Amino acid sequence: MGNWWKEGVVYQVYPRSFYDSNGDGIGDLKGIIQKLDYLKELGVDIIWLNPIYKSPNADNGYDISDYYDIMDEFGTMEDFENLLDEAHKRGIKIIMDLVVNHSSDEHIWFIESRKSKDNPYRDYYIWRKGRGENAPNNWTSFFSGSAWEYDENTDEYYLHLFAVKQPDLNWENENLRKEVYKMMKWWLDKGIDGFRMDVINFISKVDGLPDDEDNKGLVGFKYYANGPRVHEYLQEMNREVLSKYDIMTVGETPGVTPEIGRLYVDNDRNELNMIFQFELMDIDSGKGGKWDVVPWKLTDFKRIMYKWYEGLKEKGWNSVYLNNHDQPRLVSRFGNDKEYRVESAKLLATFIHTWQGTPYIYQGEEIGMTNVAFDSIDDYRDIETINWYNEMLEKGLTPKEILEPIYKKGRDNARTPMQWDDTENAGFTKGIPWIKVNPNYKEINVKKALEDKNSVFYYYKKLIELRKKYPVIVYGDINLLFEDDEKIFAYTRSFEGQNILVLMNFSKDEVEIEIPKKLIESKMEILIGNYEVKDCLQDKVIFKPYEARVYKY
Ligand code: TEU
Ligand code: CA
Repeated sequence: MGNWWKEGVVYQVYPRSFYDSNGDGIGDLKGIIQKLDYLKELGVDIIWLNPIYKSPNADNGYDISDYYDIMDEFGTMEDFENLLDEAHKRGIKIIMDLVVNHSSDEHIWFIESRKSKDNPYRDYYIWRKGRGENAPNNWTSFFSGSAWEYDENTDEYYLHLFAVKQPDLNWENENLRKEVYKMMKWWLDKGIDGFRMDVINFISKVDGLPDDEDNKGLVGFKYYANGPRVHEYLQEMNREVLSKYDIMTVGETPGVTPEIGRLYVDNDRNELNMIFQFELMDIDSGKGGKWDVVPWKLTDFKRIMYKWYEGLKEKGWNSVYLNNHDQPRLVSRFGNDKEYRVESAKLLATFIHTWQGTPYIYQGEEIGMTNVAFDSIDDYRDIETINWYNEMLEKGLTPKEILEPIYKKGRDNARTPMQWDDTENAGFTKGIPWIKVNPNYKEINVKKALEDKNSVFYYYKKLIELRKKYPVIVYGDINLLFEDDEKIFAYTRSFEGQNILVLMNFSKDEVEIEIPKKLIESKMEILIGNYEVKDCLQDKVIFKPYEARVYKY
């Protein structure tokens, strides 16, 4: 099976916010087809589509009511088949989002399951008797409140790690597992090129579903993250499905370390190709979790990424991402979206596209789109944000106090419509957008980017071209330089006699970088820089704020 998923660049499309072709204010599949030439121009190889299956959209498609049909708002199965065909014509692969830790409560399986305790589908979900008036255990949901919902009809509770409308599927049930594998094959036989697997390391829960004694933050996490049978299930999935196709798989696995992560991606274990680790995404989360925003340090950023590089370099492969549909925009979180938006967007892209691992671009990051700050909670759409807002209101916090962390870490930061041009609603829709467009769209949009040769877009395009031209960028070993420095992030990559040097100033100050002698002596050729670079390398170089350079030697 090919290594195309190691050498390729992935572009994540959040269809709801990408492009609306029929004026109903919601992005759709026909809209994506109309923008495939844009993605071809950028040079990406693989599109990861967030869920497009039938869904009541309690959690924007992560609550699936029919795995074999397309969500009404996004179009028809024929539209999907056209999208897949048009993408393949352009040499672009498509991977789908597999959401099988839970379904929608409107899925026929759950409708049947809740009918009676002896219904054939009862055991497709996780039902337990309460403890008197209380839930079966003290676990809490990612979206606030208990992880259990009482169902009067059969006087039992069902487990939902996420929304009430997202009941967890019971992977202990072999029939359920067989249904999942059958559905996966149905999509793979249509010609899709793989799956991103939603919280796939949550599918095995600890027997007995015990109370979590340290009940702070997300209660119960350690009793379902990386559970007792998760590798058994994934090896079965690989045997029954994945091994039969030349595809790519990437598991979303909150709560993994490199040691645990390797168990999912070690090629000899026949499970997955890649995973998304969350250690970097938790770098600015304090003890109170994601909403307890704390400053992050570059030395921690470097330590985490290098630890993951070392952890997987022999027996696995890394994914490299700095944002997605659940995370704030990378230029606002890790860069400087005020005075140095363009420079810091290019700096961060330099890291993502010169580190070892498959790079993931989230829609809009290639034009430097930023976080948003709506005045009122009424402008927000994300269930995680709204539930948390209401929970905090009940605790007596003021709207202003609650909106502050939402501005920094809310998922809607990533879900405002893609900014195509400076016409109304950024050219995303002719109708009323399902969520407001970021007001900065007149300044930040694709049309403007394509007209400016120094735009973030062309910098991403150049980085992608370099990856295709120099195998050292894909496969090169990493040697960290200045690792204790809080402003400079620098390393070399080496592979079969090819070498590159990456120098990045992650600060808003000018810094002087002393280049190691041996690097000066070899004839350096600059490959890319986010400022005009006059000189080649002397032994001491002043780097401007957020300046990045990549040299070949
Ligand atoms: O996210 C899983 C997950 O861990 C999220 O709770 C994420 O860490 C958190 O939202 C960060 O704020 C996946 C999907 O990516 C997410 O969109 C879904 O809401 C969730 O699973 C349930 O399907
Ligand atoms: Ca539409």
